[in-house]
Amino acid sequence: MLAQLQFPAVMGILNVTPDSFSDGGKYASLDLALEYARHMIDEGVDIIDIGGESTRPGAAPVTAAEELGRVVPLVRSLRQISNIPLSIDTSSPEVITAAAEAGANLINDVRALRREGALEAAAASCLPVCLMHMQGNPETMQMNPHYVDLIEDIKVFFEQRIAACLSVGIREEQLILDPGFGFGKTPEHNLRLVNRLSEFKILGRPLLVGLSRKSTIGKILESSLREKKQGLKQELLIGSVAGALIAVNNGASIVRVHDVAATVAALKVRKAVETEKADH
Ligand code: 7PJ
Repeated sequence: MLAQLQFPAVMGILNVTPDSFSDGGKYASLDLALEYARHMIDEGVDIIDIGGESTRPGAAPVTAAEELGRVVPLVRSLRQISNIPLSIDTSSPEVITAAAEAGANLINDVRALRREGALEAAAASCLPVCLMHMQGNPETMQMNPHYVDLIEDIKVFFEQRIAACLSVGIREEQLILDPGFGFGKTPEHNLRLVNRLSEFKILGRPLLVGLSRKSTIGKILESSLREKKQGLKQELLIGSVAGALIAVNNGASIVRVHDVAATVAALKVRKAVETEKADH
């Protein structure tokens, strides 16, 4: 799947949790989720990321059974209407195995396959894996994020997780790395990660970045939102698209976003400018 993808690629978020980050769980039922997936395909999405566990700060854990019930029927149904690459945002070995059987194309794990049995399930699935960095766990990660050296600490984490993957037979070519914006990071940490993203390229793998509608973007825009009394959603969309564009310019291969059409448009403009550079 990875070899077929054109970079930069847009990963559209499809949350199927009752309390998801930004869509209020609107797509909790199968039909609505399918309709929304079709909508993202029309907008030009490259990968759809299906999530059945909320990892928002402080979110309550879900059982594998709940997650399976949310994710697997959707993968199966989507597979019948489209061959769009499907990514599964999960840490659960049971979900990895069942989603792979149902036709998923990528495992996206915010815990980087650290849950018991996850490495083995991912290896058995033969699917590519996105390894995301998170300090702590979703219940406590925003309490007091601390690093000796932010970039170096995350690099060491990636090296350890890559080694763990290789030890169970997952090939390096199957891996994607994600610094995990907002997962055990202050707003300053998040901004530094955007600036220094290209330093992770030394690890030789494509980088995935998810800034979309995260609280750091909201915090940057807070004062202007108050002054103008404008709709939060529109400003967050524009801020998120700007973030995605900067991330791509700084080395991201895949951007994980809520607002597919706007991100696709921004990346088209970027591509036109880049093409002119290559032509002359
Ligand atoms: C991310 C994710 C991210 C990857 C979430 C949200 C929170 N997976 N899943 N990277 N964030 N790979 O969408 O705000 O940043 S859930």
